Amino acid sequence: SETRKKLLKLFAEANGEFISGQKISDQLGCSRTAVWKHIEDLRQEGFEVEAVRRLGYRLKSAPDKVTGNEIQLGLKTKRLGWNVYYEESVPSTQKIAHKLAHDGAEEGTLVIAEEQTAGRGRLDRSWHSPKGTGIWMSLILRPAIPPQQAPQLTLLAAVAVSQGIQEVTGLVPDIKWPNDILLNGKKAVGILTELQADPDQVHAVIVGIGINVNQTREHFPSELASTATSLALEAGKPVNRAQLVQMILSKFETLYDQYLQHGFSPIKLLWEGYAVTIGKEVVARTLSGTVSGVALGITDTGTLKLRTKDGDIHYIYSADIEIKK
Ligand code: BTX
Repeated sequence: SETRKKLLKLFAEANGEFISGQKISDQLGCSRTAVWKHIEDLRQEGFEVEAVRRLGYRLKSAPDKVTGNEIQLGLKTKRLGWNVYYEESVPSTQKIAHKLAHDGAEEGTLVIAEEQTAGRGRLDRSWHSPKGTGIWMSLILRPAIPPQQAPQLTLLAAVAVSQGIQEVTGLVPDIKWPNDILLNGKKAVGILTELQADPDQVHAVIVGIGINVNQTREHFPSELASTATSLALEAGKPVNRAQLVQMILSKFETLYDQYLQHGFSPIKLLWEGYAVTIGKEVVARTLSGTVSGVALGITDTGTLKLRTKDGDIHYIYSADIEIKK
């Protein structure tokens, strides 16, 4: 609710200091009893709120969850992440986001869960999403762009996530075209962009982002043991998920505003700064066959441009890329 958001904002601004009950009730425009009720709700969710007579309330700690309350405590965005749909366990946040988007959910709506039991990658592959360890979220956007341009948003999302990870952990990620984010050559993030669109107009873009945050080696099933990693494994320390979500949403909003105003070129430059694919010998496996060659770069629409041994130029719209050493 609006009141809850205001309360979280007050606590964020107070920075762990006391706020008087009177001040809270003035700012929220509700009674002292109503304030107490909101505080109780936060406690139910695992927030530690200290109450001291005459001093008021103080937020001591937030639980390590990714609920709407935690994401909004200190969130700096204008439109992204202010409408959060949170669940402990869902089959896939992507599926829920599709339904919400279809029912008219506003731009910036975020679906997030502690666990996915049927997380999806591209081409109906599965995405391993164990409980409480990662960020499994889907963001609803409503850009006024033709559907052909939507792949650019996958690249934009990859830049936003990379910037967020870099800011919060200090790790510098590599982006592998189109949608993988790697740390030391292993996959830490997957991005899945899906559309609700007519042939000439996008109604909604659902950006699904899966980030391995606090998994230990034991969390990964054997088939992912050599290819996947988590931020905690690479940084050598646990990472606060709610804080990372906030940072990614901030970066995302800045990039998205730039994109809507100036188009893809500023995003393309940033993307190229993180890209490992460019200039390398790669094998691109597409649904219609396999092409090998040197990745020359991406076009203004986000398509991968590849030159084969014979000097032929291929444009790759969608593929799995293997980088040759
Ligand atoms: P992708 O098709 O590029 O990658 C899927 C492949 O990645 C799998 O076949 C498997 O080999 C590998 N993989 C599976 N799980 C993991 C993992 N946790 N870490 C590293 N590698 C893994 C990438 O698709 C897009 C993934 C998007 C996931 C988000 S989570 C929130 C949203 N909801 C949902 O169901 N999907 C998206």
